[in-house]
Amino acid sequence: MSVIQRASVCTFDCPDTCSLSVTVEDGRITKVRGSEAAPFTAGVICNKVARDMSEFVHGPRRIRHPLRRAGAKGSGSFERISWDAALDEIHARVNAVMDRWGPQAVTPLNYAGPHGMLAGESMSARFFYKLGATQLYRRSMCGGVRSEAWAGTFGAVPGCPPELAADAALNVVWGNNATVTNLHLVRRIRQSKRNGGRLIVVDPLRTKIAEQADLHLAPLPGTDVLLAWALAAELERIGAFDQAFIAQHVLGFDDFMALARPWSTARAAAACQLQDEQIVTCARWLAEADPLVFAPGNGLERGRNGGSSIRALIALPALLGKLGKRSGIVLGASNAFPKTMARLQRPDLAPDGMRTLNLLDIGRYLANDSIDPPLRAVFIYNHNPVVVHPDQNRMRRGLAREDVFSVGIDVAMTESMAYCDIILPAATHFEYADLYPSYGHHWLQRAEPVIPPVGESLPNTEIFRRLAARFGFDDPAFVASDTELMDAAVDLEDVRASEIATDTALQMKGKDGRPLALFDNVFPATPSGRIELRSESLAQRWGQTALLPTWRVRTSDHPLMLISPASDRQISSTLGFTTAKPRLMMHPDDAAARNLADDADVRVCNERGEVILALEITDAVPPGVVASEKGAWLATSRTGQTISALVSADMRADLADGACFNDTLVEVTQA
Ligand SMILES: Nc1nc2c(c(=O)[nH]1)N[C@H]1C(S)=C(S)[C@@H](COP(=O)(O)OP(=O)(O)OC[C@H]3O[C@@H](n4cnc5c(=O)[nH]c(N)nc54)[C@H](O)[C@@H]3O)O[C@H]1N2
Ligand SMILES: Nc1nc2c(c(=O)[nH]1)N[C@H]1C(S)=C(S)[C@@H](COP(=O)(O)OP(=O)(O)OC[C@H]3O[C@@H](n4cnc5c(=O)[nH]c(N)nc54)[C@H](O)[C@@H]3O)O[C@H]1N2
Ligand code: SF4
Ligand SMILES: [Mo]
Repeated sequence: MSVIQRASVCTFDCPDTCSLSVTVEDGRITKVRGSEAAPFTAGVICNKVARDMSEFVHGPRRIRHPLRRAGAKGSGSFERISWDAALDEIHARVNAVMDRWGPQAVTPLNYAGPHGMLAGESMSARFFYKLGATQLYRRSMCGGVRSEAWAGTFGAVPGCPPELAADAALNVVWGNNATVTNLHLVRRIRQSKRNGGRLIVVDPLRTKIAEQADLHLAPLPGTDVLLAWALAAELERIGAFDQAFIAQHVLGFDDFMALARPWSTARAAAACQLQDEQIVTCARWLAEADPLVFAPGNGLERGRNGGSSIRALIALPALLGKLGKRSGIVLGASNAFPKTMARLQRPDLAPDGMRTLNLLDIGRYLANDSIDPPLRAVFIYNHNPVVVHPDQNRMRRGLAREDVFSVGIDVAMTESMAYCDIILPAATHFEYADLYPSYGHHWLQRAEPVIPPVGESLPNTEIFRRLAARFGFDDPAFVASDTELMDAAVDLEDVRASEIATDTALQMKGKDGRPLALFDNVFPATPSGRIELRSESLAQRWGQTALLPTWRVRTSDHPLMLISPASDRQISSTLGFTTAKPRLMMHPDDAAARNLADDADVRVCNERGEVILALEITDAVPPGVVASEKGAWLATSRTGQTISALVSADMRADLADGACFNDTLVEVTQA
């Protein structure tokens, strides 16, 4: 038996981007552990990756060869075909669509499965540009709100490295289920706590990290902007502001404070369902803390006030002047990497006048034909739209249409693949080379394949190379090798990307040779060069109401707010192998008012859908709020719908046209 150890990197949509050590026995992956290559992740990985990689790569859900649909859409009935037959059929069907409707009737439908730059979006982008297909604005699905809020306020720069959390006197984890979603940050926070540092968690849920907090504030979802304003007002009242820093570096102080001052701690406490005393204590600890580190997650971006909430909370360290070598905000890590996206993706290959649609609107356009030309051919890759999109039922209606031709490219037979006419088998990240920046730390990594592609699968890059050849695209851009793509992906000073050693990670550094940190060796890159609490650029992009943080009240006929945090067993829907029924967390008062018993099956519904979940009565959620993890597969549900069916796809956050997963109102009854 041959047993070898190979270096790799975790590709999943997770801020940690861990370095891995993979055990391969007779060509099969049998074990995955953390490696020391990336000092930030240093030998530690999450349970789900340690447990599931063998099944992800070699398990029964793995797609091993091209398939053609042999039953109704969604039924999952397929027959094996050859690569040639698959490419021929795609070519013929897509050409027929383009002859009738033009190339914009073709659209990619992709998101964030693999986070390597090549598999993520490289040759695929070139292909769709050249085709003249519809382009997608994708940041609305996740992260766009937070990064717009960040870039509008500080510019597209990195904040502080997450390593700073280890030495913080106070860490503030806000809307961030870090134990589950950002475990290496938590390791740094524990280090700080061992040295006497404090931890504040702001989250409607009593998450694991909230249980470890010295102070846990559980505001109602969507009210964080009020909490942040009240904190700003209270900090001003107790004289905690750094006036010199503000005068030199902050733009829009007066406008911001005019919004904040009316929110006394008492008024905000009532609106946020908090206690006055908690806000006062929080402000005092912020004032005392040095160094201070903020780590805002994605949870609070997913609502109508998401952008405003993030802008208001990241203003606090600025008003305190606590940014620099030791204090900062753990955001903007993607900006640490010198990516050269135009070289990698080649938008210059596109014809003039292509249209761009918001990813969140694709379900509507597919279902209702409410756009001209309509969408008649879709390529689903790196994405599981049926499970993850808001308004799931509408997305399914769209993908179920017989007159829409769909191509699916995935590693796993997902419930979205089941809607496709042709499926192409994708290689996993253990089967191709790729380059890995991170969105949670500043270390760049490269990986080589650890095993050859399983079955007839191919890397995304090669699949799109073959598609391009079949469509007759003869530009040299379409024969670029993976090595050439890698070298086109980033612009590094000392080394070619394709030559980065696989057993080390490359730290992104400032000109002074030290780690990048805002107000140490990086400065705001806003139009004014200052921290813009008032942002003309955000107003230009997202409308005049985005000039300053604003507060929009929720209105609905339904009494309970449903939020959907990340699960510790899977990454969005990836690795969701279990068919166990997901749970709905509900406060005892709400359960009593509805006569619901623990562990009972309950019906969660609104005008868009209905889901049956198992009830968990717990005071880990506040009254008025219910929670159920994102990413459950349809097969877990008796109604064939999951909580994404309850989420509006038309409601948008105040920045980035962002999805409002956590702004969902529902009623819950006995099933
Ligand atoms: N294990 C695991 N890890 C993951 C993922 C996964 O599915 N599983 N997903 C990955 C992806 S795609 C992402 S985007 C990140 C996201 O990771 P996080 O940033 O942790 O985001 P969420 O889990 O969406 O929500 C975080 C917390 O926000 C809280 N929250 C919800 N609404 C509000 C609000 O209005 N205000 C406040 N203050 N808090 C609120 C939720 O209760 C939750 O505990 O994690 C990545 N990592
Ligand atoms: N209800 C609810 N829904 C949500 C959210 C929520 O808060 N609530 N949050 C949302 C968030 S934060 C996000 S980021 C989105 C995530 O939405 P998606 O990006 O669609 O995430 P996944 O469900 O993980 O699907 C990724 C797919 O990529 C595939 N894949 C992995 N590696 C490769 C590869 O190398 N090649 C190919 N071709 N495929 C590969 C996986 O097998 C998987 O099927 O979901 C959103 N959905
Ligand atoms: S999912 Fe996240 S924590 Fe788990 S191994 Fe991958 S990068 Fe690390
Ligand atoms: Mo996400």
